[in-house]
This record gives sequence, structure tokens and C-alpha cells, in this order.
Amino acid sequence: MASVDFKERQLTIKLVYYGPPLSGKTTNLRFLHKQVDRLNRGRLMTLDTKDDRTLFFDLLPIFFKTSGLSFRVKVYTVPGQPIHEATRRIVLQAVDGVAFIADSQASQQRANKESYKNLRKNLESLGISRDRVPIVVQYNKRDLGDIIAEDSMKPFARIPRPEPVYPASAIDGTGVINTFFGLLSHTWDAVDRHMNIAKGFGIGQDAFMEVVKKHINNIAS
Ligand SMILES: Nc1nc2c(ncn2[C@@H]2O[C@H](COP(=O)(O)OP(=O)(O)OP(=O)(O)O)[C@@H](O)[C@H]2O)c(=O)[nH]1
Ligand SMILES: [Mg+2]
Repeated sequence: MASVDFKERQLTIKLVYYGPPLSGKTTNLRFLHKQVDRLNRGRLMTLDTKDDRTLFFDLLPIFFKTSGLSFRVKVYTVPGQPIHEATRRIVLQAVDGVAFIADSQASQQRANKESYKNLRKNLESLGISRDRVPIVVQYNKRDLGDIIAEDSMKPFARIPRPEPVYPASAIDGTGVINTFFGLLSHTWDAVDRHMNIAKGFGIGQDAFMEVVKKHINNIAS
């Protein structure tokens, strides 16, 4: 749940990158980190095994200031490997928006579906209503050979709202920033529906996203 302090004019939003093993969650975060202006980002924290598998989680803190409002976005990735189920649930706690990083390779479609099902189950077990948390979907690894067609890049669920789908190739950054901007704007709307932040802070989604876009370079998207 977003932390909102109207008196101190502070807002903290938590985003989580979820998805099957090796779909490119950490690669998304590494690219995003490089594109955020130095003064607006904290250290990228990653904890990998020696073969680069996420062991616990990655975290990238980003912060902005506008018209007296300080806001902070904490971006996490979960570890995709099945054995890290307990960690995924911990990282998902109090999430405000999810980017589901699917793998475009034809061979990985079953893994995508299983991971999405796992996400839904974990949100439910945490008592997080799907209506409160938007899930945007990225189909990553579009640069590879044996991938599903563009028109098969479907959202994984239709209720309660259709979920936006973004093609990407995180390895060179294509689509990474578009996915992040899409996720953040949908998350602002969802938090606003529940906590009236636009009214409370006197700033709308457009103005919020404008500040974010000023400090994040979208060149490779
Ligand atoms: N060809 C290609 N490879 C990619 C792309 N994105 C990530 N990879 C590669 O896929 C492998 C896994 O990427 P990670 O970002 O570590 O995947 P992850 O989802 O964080 O994996 P876990 O933390 O184990 O769940 C690495 O070798 C990446 O270089 C992409 O867009 N295209
Ligand atoms: Mg990872």
C-alpha cells in the first residue's frame, strides 16, 4: 500500500517486477537504473548467485520533487526460480503496481502462464485485491528467433481491466522505459482511486508523469 502523507507532502509507491525464471526482470532494472538521472536515483541493490540468478531481490530507489511534493518510487524484482516462493511473497507485500515480465520465446509460454498464476495466488494470499493493483505485461526478448507473434502477445487476464502489453528487448533497453512509464501511470491512477492523491496533493497524473519523464531518458525505447 502506498505510503501517503498529505501534511508532509510525501508519497512512496512500491512497484514489483514479477515473472518466470530468466525472463529478464533484473535486466530491466539494470537498464532503468542507467537511464535515471544521477540525482534522482539511489544505488541499485542486487543480490545474485555467481551465475546471475536473483537470490533474494533487486531494489532500485528513485526519487523526485515537484511543487513541494516529494515522491519516491521503490522498484523491486522477485527471484523467478520456483524454490524462492517464500521470498516472492515477502517482496510482494504492500505492492502498488506490478510489471509482469513474460518471455517471448515459444518454449516459455507455459512458464509465463504458471508464473502469472503464481502471482495471482500470492496477491490473493496477501489479501491484495486485483482491483487495487494494476499489472502491466511486458513480452521481453523480442530480439530472439523462436518467439511468439506480435498478435499473440496477449494479456494474461481480462478482469477487472484489460492490461497493457509492451514488447521489449531489455538486453538493449528497447521497451524498458515504455513499460516503466506505463506501469507508473497506471499505478498512480490505482492509488488515486483509493487514496485521492490527486486531490490531496493538488497534482494530477499528467503533471506527475511529466516530472518523472524529465528525469528518465527514454532514448532506447
Ligand atoms: N536475447 C535476450 N536476452 C535477454 C533479454 N533480457 C534478458 N536476457 C538474458 O536472459 C538472462 C536472464 O536475465 P535476468 O535479467 O537475469 O533474468 P531474471 O528474470 O532476473 O532471472 P531470475 O532472477 O533468475 O528470475 C540473462 O542472460 C540476460 O542477459 C533480452 O531482451 N534478449
Ligand atoms: Mg533476477
